[in-house]
Amino acid sequence: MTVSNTFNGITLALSKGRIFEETLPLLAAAGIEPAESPESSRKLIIETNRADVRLVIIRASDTPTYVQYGAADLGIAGKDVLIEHGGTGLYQPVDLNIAKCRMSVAVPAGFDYEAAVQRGGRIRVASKYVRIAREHFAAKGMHVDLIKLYGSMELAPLVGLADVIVDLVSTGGTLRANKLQEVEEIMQISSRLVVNQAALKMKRELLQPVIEAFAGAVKS
Ligand code: PRT
Ligand code: MG
Repeated sequence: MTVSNTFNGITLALSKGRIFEETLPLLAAAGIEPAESPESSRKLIIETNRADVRLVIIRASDTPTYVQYGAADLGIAGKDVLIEHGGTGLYQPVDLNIAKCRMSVAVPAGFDYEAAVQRGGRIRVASKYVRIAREHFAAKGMHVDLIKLYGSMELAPLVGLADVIVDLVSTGGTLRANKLQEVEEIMQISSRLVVNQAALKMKRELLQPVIEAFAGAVKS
């Protein structure tokens, strides 16, 4: 299903925060300058210096959905979000190498993760990333009880809700502040450009130069 989107130009879906910050130089490389900052503005649709390009500001985890249905022609989303979404209907032409972090297993100080793995008993895993967590433990042949949370995963082992968590780590500061230890890295994470497959055919003259400018501006 594709929604009707009356805007004739291209609509780019972005989330506030770290993705937006790191996307500004990529937008500049494509000759796109937002008319205002989503951090200070409450507007959800932001015009740019180009009449044929607008931005829509959404929750990071909603980006694949907007692009899948064609409400946005393209967007930028973390690999974590893309895996959890499943990626249906999305073309993922460029790894932008921004908003980098890793998906890891972390445990409270004193929890012997290796022993728990060896024992093979059930462990309780709290995560927002249930698909990634399920696949990771299945690949290790471990039986786990998954507890879906929407945020503050670090709290779960501290109050006995779970034995371990699966969460994103960048500096490690959040884990340290909560006396948790990273015991296993599941995968490296970065954000990708995602494009609606139908839009890529219908609006190729508009989209292709933007995709190429983004690809050319990626830092290795
Ligand atoms: O916050 P909201 O619910 O709106 O959505 P979100 O958390 O998905 O969005 P946002 O903007 O926080 O993250 C957008 C994307 O940035 C994610 O999908 C990741 O791909 C990427 N990213 C990169 C991160 C981090 N680094 C990161 N450190 N996303 C989240 N974190 C969190 C992590 O979950 C943990 O709570 O930061 C904390 C750990 O950071 P350190 O530096 O203390 O280790
Ligand atoms: Mg967040």
